[in-house]
Amino acid sequence: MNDGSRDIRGSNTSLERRAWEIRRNALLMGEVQGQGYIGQALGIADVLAVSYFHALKHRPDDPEWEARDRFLLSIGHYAIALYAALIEAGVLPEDEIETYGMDDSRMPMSGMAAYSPGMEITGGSLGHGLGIAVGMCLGLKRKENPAFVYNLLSDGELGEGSTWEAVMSASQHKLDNLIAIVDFNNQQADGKSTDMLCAEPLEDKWAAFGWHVQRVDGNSIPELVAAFDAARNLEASQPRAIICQTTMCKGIPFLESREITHFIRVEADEWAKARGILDAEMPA
Ligand SMILES: Cc1ncc(C[n+]2csc(CCOP(=O)(O)OP(=O)(O)O)c2C)c(N)n1
Ligand SMILES: [Mg+2]
Repeated sequence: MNDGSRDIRGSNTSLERRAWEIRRNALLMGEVQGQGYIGQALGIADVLAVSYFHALKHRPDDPEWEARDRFLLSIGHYAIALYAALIEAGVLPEDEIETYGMDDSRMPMSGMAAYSPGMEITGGSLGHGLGIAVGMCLGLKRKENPAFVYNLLSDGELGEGSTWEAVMSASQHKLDNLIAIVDFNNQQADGKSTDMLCAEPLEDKWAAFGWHVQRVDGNSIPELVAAFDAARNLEASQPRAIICQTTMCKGIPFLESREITHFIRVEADEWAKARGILDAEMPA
């Protein structure tokens, strides 16, 4: 849907290839710091590919276009993933990858709206994105702006009370312009999300609060496309949630199999190995 005015690969590029490029950008950024939230970026790459190259209306050369769909990243630590997508979309330049996480970079390690084009909100303190999204949806409706707000939140954020307040207000206000995307990777800083504050059964909970809910394999592009289309085209005065089950470090088996994946250190020689694995799988 985006007009692709700075689309270096051309609009016929497959979503699989987009996801691959996002993973590649994330690995290159990760290598600059030697560590970080690489697992999240590899895990969420398919969701971001479908968001930025299928679902969202946006203009890469005009990130503040009034009619754009807003993509709110609740989870500041996932910034590496969003930069990787924004680079592929042409919002951020590829040659700034080497500045990732450095002083004065437009790509700080935690997402900040004032620093990066395309970063709609500042993250860091978890549990606020959905509340901000609710406010934005109300504002857009008042202005009769038909744009959608997409909010990517994490399963760890489902342990924040503020998230559930926002869930309730979204349905109270019948926010049919709101699409929440939950990255259900069953991981948070101290271990598995289901071992901390288990939010299951997730579909039942969101549905009980008045939301339309879908649960999909968040690493399957066909499933994601179908779910994003259904969420957008639903004819009901309800907010919509897409629960995406993803695998941390997806695509790089020696990282996937690590026990702790929330923040990983990758040894100097392992970056080339990871890139090699990815390069061997490059889609058309
Ligand atoms: C309000 C708040 N509490 C705690 C933290 C510390 N923190 C940073 S990331 C994180 C894990 C949150 O879970 P999730 O986003 O699901 O982790 P991931 O899937 O990225 O491992 C925590 C607790 C924070 N940033 N904000
Ligand atoms: Mg998580």
